[in-house]
Amino acid sequence: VIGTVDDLVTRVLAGELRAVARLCRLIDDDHPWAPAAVKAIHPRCGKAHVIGITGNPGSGKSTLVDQLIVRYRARGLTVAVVAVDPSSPYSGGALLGDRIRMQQHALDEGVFVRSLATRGHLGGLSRSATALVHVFDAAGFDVVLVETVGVGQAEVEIVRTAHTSVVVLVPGLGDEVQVLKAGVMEIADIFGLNKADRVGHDRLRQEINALLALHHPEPDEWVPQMASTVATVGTGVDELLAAIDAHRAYLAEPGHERRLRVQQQRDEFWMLFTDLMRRRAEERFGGTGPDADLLAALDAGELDPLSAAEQAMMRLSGPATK
Ligand SMILES: Nc1nc2c(ncn2[C@@H]2O[C@H](COP(=O)(O)OP(=O)(O)O)[C@@H](O)[C@H]2O)c(=O)[nH]1
Ligand SMILES: [Mg+2]
Repeated sequence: VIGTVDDLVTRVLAGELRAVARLCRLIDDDHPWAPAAVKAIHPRCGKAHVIGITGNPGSGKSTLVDQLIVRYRARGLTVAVVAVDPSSPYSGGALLGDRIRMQQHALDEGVFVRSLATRGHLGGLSRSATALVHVFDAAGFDVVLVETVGVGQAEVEIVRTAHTSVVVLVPGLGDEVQVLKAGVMEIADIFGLNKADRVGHDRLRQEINALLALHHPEPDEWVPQMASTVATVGTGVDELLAAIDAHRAYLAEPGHERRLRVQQQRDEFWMLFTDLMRRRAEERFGGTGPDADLLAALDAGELDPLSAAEQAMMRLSGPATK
């Protein structure tokens, strides 16, 4: 029995998987203990290598994650997975076995998978995903893999919390350029060109090559790399892992890690601040909130959206009007 937040935190920091699972559930449920615990574990965060795996549904992210897990485990490292793409279950037999075993056993079992339901508003998703990454980091997992579908603001926010972002592309979708325009290019440290067994892979590789050639990195800047993979059979996964290792080595050079951390903490601050503002605003202006008249005026056409937003900001900085 876990009686207090302090007790829960102590056990999470000791790597007790039952406590880790409990805290994950509390975060999912928006339990009042969750913020206290997330704050308390912060000093112990920053050791794990957090790797984002982003790409369209069906591009093979989960299959790649399975492959990476096997390789990290072979190195004796522990791995946690935060899956923000609940549509594709992890089918790898070995992984499933690990999941079942690790419910009863110590951290040595080495793999922990947590799926995140896409419910609530978008800020809630980024907040929960980021909190889960911190929990696994603090609990002592060596590697945290974050699988997300690379569309939308929340997704990009989540990927930004990773140290290393792998963007998974596949041939034949015809929308490669579109995906890249959507801002994925800026977040990609590594392009995983998956389904290299498919027609169109060579063309995709050429397209990405051409895109990378347009990019002129600063002297000290990371140069995005690419790796061709067939995730289903593991071809090229060692090369992908080598690129991930190279990026990690780059981060380990003086100044790089600190620069990333400062920037990520800023990103996280703005994400959390926006989320808190939104939640407070929903309490005030939502259905039965004390300032529900504002949105009622908007609905009735008495206020335009910009005026309503400005008035909402003014009201938020003062006391409730009712
Ligand atoms: N031909 C081929 N199929 C693949 C490859 N990688 C994954 N798949 C298949 O693509 C489908 C989607 O894979 P999944 O990992 O669930 O994609 P996710 O939605 O991005 O997580 C599955 O049927 C996989 O077996 C690959 O390299 N080549
Ligand atoms: Mg998946």
